[in-house]
Amino acid sequence: SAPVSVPELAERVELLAIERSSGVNGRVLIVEDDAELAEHYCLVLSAAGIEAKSLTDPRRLMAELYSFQPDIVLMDVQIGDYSGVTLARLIRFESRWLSLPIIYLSSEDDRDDQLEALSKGADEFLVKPVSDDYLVRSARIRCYRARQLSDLMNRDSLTGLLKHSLIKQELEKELARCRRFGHLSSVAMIDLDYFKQVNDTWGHRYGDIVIRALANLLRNRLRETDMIGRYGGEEFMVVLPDCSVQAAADLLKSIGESFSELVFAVGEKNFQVTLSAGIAGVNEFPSGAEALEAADQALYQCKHEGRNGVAI
Ligand code: GH3
Ligand code: MG
Ligand code: MG
Ligand code: MG
Ligand code: MG
Repeated sequence: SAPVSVPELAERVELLAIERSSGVNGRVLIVEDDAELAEHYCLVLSAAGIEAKSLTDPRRLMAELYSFQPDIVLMDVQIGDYSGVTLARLIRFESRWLSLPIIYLSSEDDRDDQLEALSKGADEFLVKPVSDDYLVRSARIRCYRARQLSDLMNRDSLTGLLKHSLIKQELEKELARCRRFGHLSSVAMIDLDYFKQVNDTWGHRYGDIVIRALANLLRNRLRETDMIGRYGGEEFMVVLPDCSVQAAADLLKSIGESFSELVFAVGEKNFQVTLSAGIAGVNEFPSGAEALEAADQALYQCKHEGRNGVAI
């Protein structure tokens, strides 16, 4: 068979890793005023399993970033009256979009113009016309890299759950959504019981296994739309959209029971762990921080009443 070049081999290995990583191939926002071209890019990417959305009106850019949460942005250099360079600057004004890859689709290959755009926040250029195959393969690789980086920044490495600052932001956003759409949502604080003893008796390695087990249980039992964070060491925070306090308490009670039934084996010996949870209604407070405070107080009450339970 024909020899394979090193770059080709590298790309194959990369693509293999990407395919194994998950079923999701990424999410691409296309900012392009040529509606026909935008539609074409969307179709090509969608056919390759990449979620793609086009935006022809740049005034909706920031709103679209928030709602669509793309892994990368493919941007035309000139969108109607707007310069893509200006739009990149606008995106970079917000710290949460600092690491979002912005890739220009440009028919310009003037190096000075490209450098000017890079200095304003763009990351790279694809020179038009871009072949369908090249568009798909480069989008896939860039989405994968972007996800790796954002996971590193936003997710806790032991559990894969959202980090402290992120889950708190999600709570504030959920409060805003409650006000906008009028649904009731809940927030739960969960804390493992007597966890210091687990570490002291079985060692930190087993302590970590317990923390991971609870993270997996929460992922399995909660809804796709629920948000789960590792608030601190053995403390977890869950935001449950469109879920009343009573429904949340019933759910957490059931999850707590399942958790208490897990048997952790250390050689010939076994141990079990319980959890306590405090719940509060997000809508009942003027801020997410205050709702969280209430959930924390309920948790404290639960601990006070003997642990292994749920309090409102
Ligand atoms: P309570 O029922 O009142 O919550 O008692 P507790 O022992 O769980 O509470 P305490 O806050 O005294 O102890 C929490 C322990 O969790 C102490 C700390 O060593 C342990 N811990 C925190 N983060 C981790 C972690 O990432 N891995 C492991 N193995 N242990 C952790
Ligand atoms: Mg154009
Ligand atoms: Mg244009
Ligand atoms: Mg604790
Ligand atoms: Mg504890």
